Amino acid sequence: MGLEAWYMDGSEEDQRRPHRLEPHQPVSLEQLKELGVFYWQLNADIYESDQELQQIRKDRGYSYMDIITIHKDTLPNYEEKLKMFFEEHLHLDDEIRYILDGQAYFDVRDKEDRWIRIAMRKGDLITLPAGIYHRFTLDEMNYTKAMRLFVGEPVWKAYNRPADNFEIRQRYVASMQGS
Ligand code: KMT
Ligand code: NI
Repeated sequence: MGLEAWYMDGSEEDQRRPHRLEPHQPVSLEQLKELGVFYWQLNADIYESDQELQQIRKDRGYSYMDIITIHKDTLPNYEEKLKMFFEEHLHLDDEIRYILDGQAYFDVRDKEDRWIRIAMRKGDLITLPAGIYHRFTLDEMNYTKAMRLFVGEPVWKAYNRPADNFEIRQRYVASMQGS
């Protein structure tokens, strides 16, 4: 059980396909941790009353939450937003997402700038650290419903790469050097 992640091939075609390297090169939770990426598995069927989720929110100060349903019939400006989500970018704050239904991919860069694809399924909660380069895509199911969590008021601004001179980027890179 748990999360599946792997190194991506270099192909530019259809972002919704898995793009596993040949031969397959899996990435462990331990490797993700070293990049500052953290993961929990929860019971998404009970998210409205889940004490475990409440505890995580309390411990980490995730006071804000909303729910986004990413599907062509539910998301205004669907195509445009998906295109934006797949542009390599960073944020000034952590990106915290909990998949309530459907599935999707988060891609993150490792220390050598290689793409790691993280397959997110129902019940997966992930945090991407501020300053990490990443992107998001639906997979071939073309549907996900995700809780977006935030410490305090949400800031949705994304800075597309290159953003190497940003203080948050430099702090992130420095924090990776020790590990
Ligand atoms: C982001 O910043 O990459 C996103 O918000 C992705 C979509 S939320 C499931
Ligand atoms: Ni993002």
